Amino acid sequence: MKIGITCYPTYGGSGVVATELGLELASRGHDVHFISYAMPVRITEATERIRFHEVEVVNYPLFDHPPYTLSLASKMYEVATSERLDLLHVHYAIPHSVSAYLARAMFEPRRLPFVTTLHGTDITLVGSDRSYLPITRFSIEQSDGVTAISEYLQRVTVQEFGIQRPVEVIPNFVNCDVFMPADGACRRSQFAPDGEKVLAHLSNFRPVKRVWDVVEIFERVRRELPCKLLMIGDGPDRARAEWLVREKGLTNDAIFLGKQSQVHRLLNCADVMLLPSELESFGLAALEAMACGVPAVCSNVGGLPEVIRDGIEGYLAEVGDVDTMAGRCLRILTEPGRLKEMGKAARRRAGDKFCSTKIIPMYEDLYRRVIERERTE
Ligand code: GMT
Repeated sequence: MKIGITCYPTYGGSGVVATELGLELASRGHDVHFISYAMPVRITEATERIRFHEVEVVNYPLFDHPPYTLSLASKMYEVATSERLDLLHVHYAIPHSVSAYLARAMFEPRRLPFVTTLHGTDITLVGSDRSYLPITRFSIEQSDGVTAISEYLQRVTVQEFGIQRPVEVIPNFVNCDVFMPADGACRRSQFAPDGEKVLAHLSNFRPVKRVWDVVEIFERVRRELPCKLLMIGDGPDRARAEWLVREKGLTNDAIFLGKQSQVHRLLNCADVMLLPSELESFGLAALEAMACGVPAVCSNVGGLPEVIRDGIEGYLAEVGDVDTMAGRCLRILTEPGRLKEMGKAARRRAGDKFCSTKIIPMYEDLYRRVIERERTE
């Protein structure tokens, strides 16, 4: 198949999922065309089966805000025509599914079906802003296929958005041959020279991630146990987290690594992943850690309980309950055998439920159904 993929190319989880999906599809023989304003972060180069088409947004003094939605729709139409795309797959509804809707309309009488994958904040935060709601609902309803990354998100989309059409759950995934426990993938001594335990956090440092709670949890754990904290990623709340670290005198033990391309290596240095978010529709960072054999301590919200079972692959606690989360970390790190046992369970769950080898065929099946339906209608 020839598939056009649109996503936010930055470090957000939806961009990561879209990019990994494109890479996996290409490795299975499909032609993938990324259509976005920048090359997605995890794509290092174009290959025979992976192409990138940049959306250039023309500005003009009259425009207060450059019309990206329209530039994207035009580019989608252009690429679909020149590359004879079979379908478009957009990640994150706003504004991508609106652009795809326009491109499909421009394409008529030929057919250009589009699939929308909902990731979370496009529904839970941005989409429920009253000003965005009608257009988001419309473009979801108009999609030829709609998927949500967890049962939680499917429920919210149907109930709170009042979506009438079917929303299929296709969970997020990891490449279990890349994200795996691997001796030597990460040199622990560079972060923990005296054999300290290592806690990690990986996100885009947005308010929803509650990075200040990560610091609070770490401070409590460190009171009881020599340990280090790896803060992986970057975003608006990084400065706040760094300030808190300084205030608490943790500068020598909390290491801010910024954006990283070899996340799977770094995760091999971690003992516990912290994800105390306000909300997660899925929690890709937790899954990536689990695939590397690292248990996660997370908030009991959204889709996280679908990924981690409390007490088996990690622990879940109420949002903001940093005392409980710190206690759970200590339990993992100090009770004999628990770290090893939970790490194994985490890897097993990632392998059983969320490996790309299991999930990519679900997308391929959906694409085929959508294309087939278009042909027979
Ligand atoms: O809000 C974010 O953290 C970014 C957002 C995104 O689209 O990049 O993340 C959402 O999608 C990820 C990938 O599917 C999920 O793993 C995250 O749980 C989800 N974030 C939220 O629901 C807050």
